Amino acid sequence: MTQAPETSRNAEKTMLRALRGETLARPPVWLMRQAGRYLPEYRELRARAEGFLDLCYTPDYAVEVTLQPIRRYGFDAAILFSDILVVPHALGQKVWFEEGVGPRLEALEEASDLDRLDPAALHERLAPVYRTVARLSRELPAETTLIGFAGAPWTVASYMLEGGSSKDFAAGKRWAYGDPEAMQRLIDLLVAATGDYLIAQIDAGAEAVQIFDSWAGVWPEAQLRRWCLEPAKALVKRLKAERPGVPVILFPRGAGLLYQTYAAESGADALGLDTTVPLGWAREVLQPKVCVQGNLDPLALVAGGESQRAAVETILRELSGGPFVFNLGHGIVPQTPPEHVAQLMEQIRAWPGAGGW
Ligand code: 1CP
Repeated sequence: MTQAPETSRNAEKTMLRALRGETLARPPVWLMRQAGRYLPEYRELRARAEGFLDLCYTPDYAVEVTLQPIRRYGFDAAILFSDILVVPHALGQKVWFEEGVGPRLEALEEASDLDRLDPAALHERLAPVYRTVARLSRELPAETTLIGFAGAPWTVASYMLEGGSSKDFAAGKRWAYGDPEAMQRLIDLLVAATGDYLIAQIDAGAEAVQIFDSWAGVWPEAQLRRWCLEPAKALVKRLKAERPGVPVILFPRGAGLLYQTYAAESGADALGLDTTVPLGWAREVLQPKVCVQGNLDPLALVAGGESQRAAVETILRELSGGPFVFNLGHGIVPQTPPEHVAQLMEQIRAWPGAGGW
């Protein structure tokens, strides 16, 4: 493959053009969790790996898994295959994945447990992830944008404090309300480590980064501002100062009306919209300020058929008049039939089509 100079190649990628604020006739598309258990080729490779973290830390595996959905569907962007929990792992916390349960961590129980987290070995422990990014940036098709990612400080902290997934976030809330100084220490530590991690991914070849705040929606306004928005602002500010020109996508899932505050104050180039964000409101209030990405209900993609087609059409009509990246409102679920993703791609490729506007 002959390669044009880096800058002119980047300038042509539709994903980067949309993130920089261009309105495109046919929006770029990728799907959160596009690599994963709904794909038989992922399940096959997953069965060969020692465990989920082995998949994340073995570049041969992680590169292959990242490329699987690109080969199958030709998405406009590939997202590095890893997990948000490699950061606590690299800080020295015990992290493991239990079959049928999900992520498990040795929970931080009191403020003094924070002393055990050690950022000194971060880059050494995450070096395999950087090697994966570097290989992907060489192996991906020239038109495909490589997205690096990390969890947002609060979302990652929630797993560190609960010891895994949670329904009520009781431990995180106990820290935030009962000992806000300790919570602030943890969040500040994660802002620094996450910034270091994203910058290293950019230096290895990531062309855009997404910060997943999947659990932003559990807070009242004041706490959402303190534990989600402020850390996001600090991260974006540092990325913009140290790696200007690299677009940043924030996904503050469940932020509701505060999406407007994110659009006004966060400094992000794009906002990932969850499934509940009304499309007309996003078009009128958010899109004049930022590129929007989203927000098909992942369960509509499980159902397929006419309800899927109609939901996709509505999103395209409402949002493709401004800067827009088609995506889901949350990650693809394992029971998604792969052929429904193929139908989604056909429909988006045909847009705006003869009957379009
Ligand atoms: O058994 C398996 O194969 C593991 C399933 C799995 C996969 C495929 C996990 C465990 N993580 C991943 C990959 C992953 N996780 C990616 C890969 C890139 C892609 O999108 O294709 C990404 C971006 C993530 C990010 C992630 N991990 C988030 C944020 C996004 C979201 O979905 O909200 C979160 C919250 C996690 C934690 C996590 N890791 C794995 C699971 C099952 C979970 C969620 C558990 C929970 O609901 O609390």
